[in-house]
Amino acid sequence: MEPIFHPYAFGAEERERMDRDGHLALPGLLTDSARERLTEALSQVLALEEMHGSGPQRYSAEWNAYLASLIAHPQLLELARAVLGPEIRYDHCVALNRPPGNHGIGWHSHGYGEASPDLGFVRIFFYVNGFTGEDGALAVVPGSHLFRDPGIRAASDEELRGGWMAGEHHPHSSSSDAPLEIETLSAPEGTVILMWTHAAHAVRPRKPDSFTRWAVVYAYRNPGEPSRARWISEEFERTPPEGTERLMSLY
Ligand SMILES: O=C(O)CCC(=O)C(=O)O
Ligand SMILES: [Fe+2]
Repeated sequence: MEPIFHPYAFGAEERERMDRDGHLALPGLLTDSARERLTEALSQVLALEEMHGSGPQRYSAEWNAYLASLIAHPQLLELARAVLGPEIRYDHCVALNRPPGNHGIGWHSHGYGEASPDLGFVRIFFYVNGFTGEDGALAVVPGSHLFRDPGIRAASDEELRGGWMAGEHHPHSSSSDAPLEIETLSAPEGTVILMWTHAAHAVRPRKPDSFTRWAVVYAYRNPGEPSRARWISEEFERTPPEGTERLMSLY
């Protein structure tokens, strides 16, 4: 299979940053040819969304063969396994295209394995044409994933600071001089961002005079618990794309 990633390091240091911050950016990781093919695939999904509603977005890989072919791409599986260990399952592939004027999303976290901290769930975001300057940018709260709280919700930074974040500090620090902080990221084109699913995150609105942000998330998890976000149709599970057979089952 054609490579989708340039060479990168994911060693002890990256692992530690991922576990301390809750996310890890790999800037410019996607190859030019992967970016081209993803842009084409994601444009197609956007057009399908306009015709069919949210199905093509939630089940993006089921509507586009190139997106489906990446579920078991050896480089993507290697990256997912570097984070989660050898036993992994595919959970979902969702297009995250943000056309000009897109509202973004408020603060939230996702759930998985709250009662079993050894079960991990990683979101692997492909920011095909990147984002800068708060324009459709991903915002994070480093350390927030360590609370393993699937219910973080806030409509604004103020609401998050005054609510869920109030009085909390980074769990890796023993003192309150390391308060939790909001950080708005920027990403050059082709950036891949790994994020533990319990991390608090939000997406800034896309400026009305901007262009479409092309992005997609591939989510993987350790098997062990039911998963709410598992967007896999029965038919897809019954007739999975080649190579994905062992990634599809719930357990
Ligand atoms: O659009 C984005 O950058 C992130 C979307 C998001 O919150 C998610 O997929 O969990
Ligand atoms: Fe999210």
